[in-house]
Amino acid sequence: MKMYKYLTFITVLVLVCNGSADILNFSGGDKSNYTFPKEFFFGVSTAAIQIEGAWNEDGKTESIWDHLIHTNPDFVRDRSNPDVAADSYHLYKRDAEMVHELGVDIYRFSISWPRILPTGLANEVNPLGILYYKNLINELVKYNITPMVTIYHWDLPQKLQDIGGWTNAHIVDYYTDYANVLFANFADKVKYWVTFNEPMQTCLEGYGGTYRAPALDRHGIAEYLCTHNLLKAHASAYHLFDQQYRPTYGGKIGMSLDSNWAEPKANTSKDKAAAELYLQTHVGWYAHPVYSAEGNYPPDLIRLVDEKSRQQNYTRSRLPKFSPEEVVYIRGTADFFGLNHYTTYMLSMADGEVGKIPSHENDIGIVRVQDASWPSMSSSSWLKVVPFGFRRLLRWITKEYNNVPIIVTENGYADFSGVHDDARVSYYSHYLNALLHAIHEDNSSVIGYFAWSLMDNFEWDDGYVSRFGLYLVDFKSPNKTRTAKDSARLYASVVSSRGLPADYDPEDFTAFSAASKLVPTVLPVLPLLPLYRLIL
Ligand code: PNW
Repeated sequence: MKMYKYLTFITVLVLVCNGSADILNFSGGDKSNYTFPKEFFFGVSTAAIQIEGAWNEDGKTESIWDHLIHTNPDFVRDRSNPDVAADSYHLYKRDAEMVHELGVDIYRFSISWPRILPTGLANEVNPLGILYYKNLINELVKYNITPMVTIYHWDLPQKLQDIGGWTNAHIVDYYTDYANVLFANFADKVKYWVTFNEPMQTCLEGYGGTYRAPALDRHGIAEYLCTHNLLKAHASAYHLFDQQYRPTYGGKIGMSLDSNWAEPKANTSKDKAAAELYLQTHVGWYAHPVYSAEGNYPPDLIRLVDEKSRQQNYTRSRLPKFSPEEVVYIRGTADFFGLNHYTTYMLSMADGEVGKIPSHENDIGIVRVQDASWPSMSSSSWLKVVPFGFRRLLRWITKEYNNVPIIVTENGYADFSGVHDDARVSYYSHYLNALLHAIHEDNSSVIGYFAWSLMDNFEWDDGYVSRFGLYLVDFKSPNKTRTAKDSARLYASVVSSRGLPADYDPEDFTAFSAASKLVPTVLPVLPLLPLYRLIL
């Protein structure tokens, strides 16, 4: 234990030497006896393609992820695919049982568009697709678990991609028809709807880049077209639900946006502006049109893309514009702000051009990095453990979007497997501690929290290498055996006690810094020890 304390001290020293003195304390707050408010709800999240398998069973057709991986197996780190995944298409009863074991109130899962509409269009509704989700919903209701449905979690029917996908303006109608089928079949029992999961991943990384399907790489153009159509589709589904289904069935509808926290790299006004610009032009790209009082894209984004487009000799801005009627049509179309949060970055202004030309990155002109010494050890290289970032982000969203009720629809940690997952236990403890402080000390308007994920699953380009589950899935076993990890027990105890375990220590980050990994990093700074004392 002493050795660990020493290493923690040394880690702090490394941070100071790296110039990050203002973020010495990673934790989201001190030890406290705060508890989660009475009405606060807990849940777990999954997504169809990451768990279901049965990729071509009972009438389902290819999604853009099936297609990308079938045609380019090298896209995935372990050359695996989601054809079978955790086989939840057949094992949904066990899934519901696991949600029940955790004692949570809500299960968030997504519906596969190509399973419901094999042509992508509503001319043909697949009865076996409807039946699968009806069965799952009934199983949840049996345990008194509220179902939350994500309408779109990245798996567009390939048949729609063939005609332009999210860059085709007609997708607004196609998506609305699809949402209508879901509302008509499931709104009697589904009380929470998420129109889109992380649209920035779809548009910026999938259309502007190659990191997500369809890996189009039409940077500078396609990410803006995709976003434009997607926001209209969101608003259209909201209005449909609000006018035609809510009066009969009740229920809430919103969107889930992914956001990192942005910390200024140095304590300068320039870096502070860069961090704010990051938030405005990333999460704000999607949030400002829906959640701000004035609506429309964030002014900074409009200014920067218009300016660059002019310099680059385009006839018109690469950023399409909403008409005043569209601004009003999109503004206010959400009952809650779904937030998916995992990690934090440090921001500074770019020195000259950055990224590909043209691209969103180049248009904005900022640089983001992570401090190599931030706790991690995760199988996902980007996942640094910075709980205070979660707390600061919740405060920023609460203020920026006028106290909108926030539901954290995803938060979690990835490792390489194992049921004794100390790092995940530690991650959840620290982030839930930050959340408690956000609620009680910052008045952040958070009303619910979901852990990502219920079980290990197909982690996109990381395949089955990166595990996010509270339950371990033995992907080699014929029946995809699911076993509770230590983190499942931790989460269940938080849910039932509505607070953190008595032995939780907000200063303890040792689970993320195995001594063997840390020592080579810290040894070179040891001679600087007297200097550190001097500074203090
Ligand atoms: C989310 N980031 O993606 C997705 O919604 C899940 O499907 C996924 O499995 C999970 O998180 C873990 O990766 C992310 O920018 C998108 O830090 C973006 C980020 C993180 C996760």
